[in-house]
Amino acid sequence: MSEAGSIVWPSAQEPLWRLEWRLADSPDQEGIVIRSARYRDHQVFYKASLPSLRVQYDGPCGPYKDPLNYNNAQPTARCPNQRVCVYSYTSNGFRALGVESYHRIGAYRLTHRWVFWEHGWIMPRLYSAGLQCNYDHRHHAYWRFDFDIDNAGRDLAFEYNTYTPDIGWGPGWHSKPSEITRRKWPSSNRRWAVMDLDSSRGYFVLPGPNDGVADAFSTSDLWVLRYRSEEDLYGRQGSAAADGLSTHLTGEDTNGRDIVLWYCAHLGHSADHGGDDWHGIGPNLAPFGAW
Ligand SMILES: [Cu+2]
Repeated sequence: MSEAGSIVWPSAQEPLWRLEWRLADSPDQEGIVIRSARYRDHQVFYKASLPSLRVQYDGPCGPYKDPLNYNNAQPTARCPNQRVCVYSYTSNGFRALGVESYHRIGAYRLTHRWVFWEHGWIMPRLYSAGLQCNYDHRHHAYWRFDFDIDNAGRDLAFEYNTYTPDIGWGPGWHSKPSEITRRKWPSSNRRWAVMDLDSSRGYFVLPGPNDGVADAFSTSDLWVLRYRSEEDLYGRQGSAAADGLSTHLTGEDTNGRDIVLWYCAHLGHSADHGGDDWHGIGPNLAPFGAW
């Protein structure tokens, strides 16, 4: 079983966002998949998903890889007849579209949410509560953003650091013309972006305030990869012990290509906060250029 739908939001008369969503069942494990997302009639994503969620405990439990799929999703009070809940709301005067699912895996309660704002921001989020074991642990959520800004190809990834001079992309920015992994570096305000070289439209990838930094178990925060269809494994890549992404890092050219960014957020959860403590992670994706 699965659930799927397509959305023109907020209305056909005012189609700010057009997208398709799907929550597939096992063996897929990538949460709610967003496909063919367009903002103001310009393509943003070919596909966006959450293909890996790994947990590492300080005590004698795990590690685990928690599959987010239809099988362990449950209806909620907001949407009692569906496992994927689509809703609109207004916050700080701006309208937003929410697409979310609620999952139970062992003792964990997990909410996977996509928020699409009328001003173009996208907020992927993962919220977690519950203790599988009474030890401190870290949840590592890996989002896969298959950007196709103004369609596939001609995209290039960038990184910002306060210490980088203006080398042609604006103060602080340099390009990533081949496959690479990166770590967050809060002291230089490190952030990333993807831009279409023809239209100069793009999206920033801004680490969230609770997203943490890579550690010895989950060793990277960002991957810039060239799109290869065979590298989309619907969440079946890697294992509890390893993310499995290094096999995709083969030094391919990403300079003006069809590229994929993976982003990892790391959520520390201390056992003394108990099982009812909800906490959330996720980056903010913000448009730039003339949309
Ligand atoms: Cu936890």
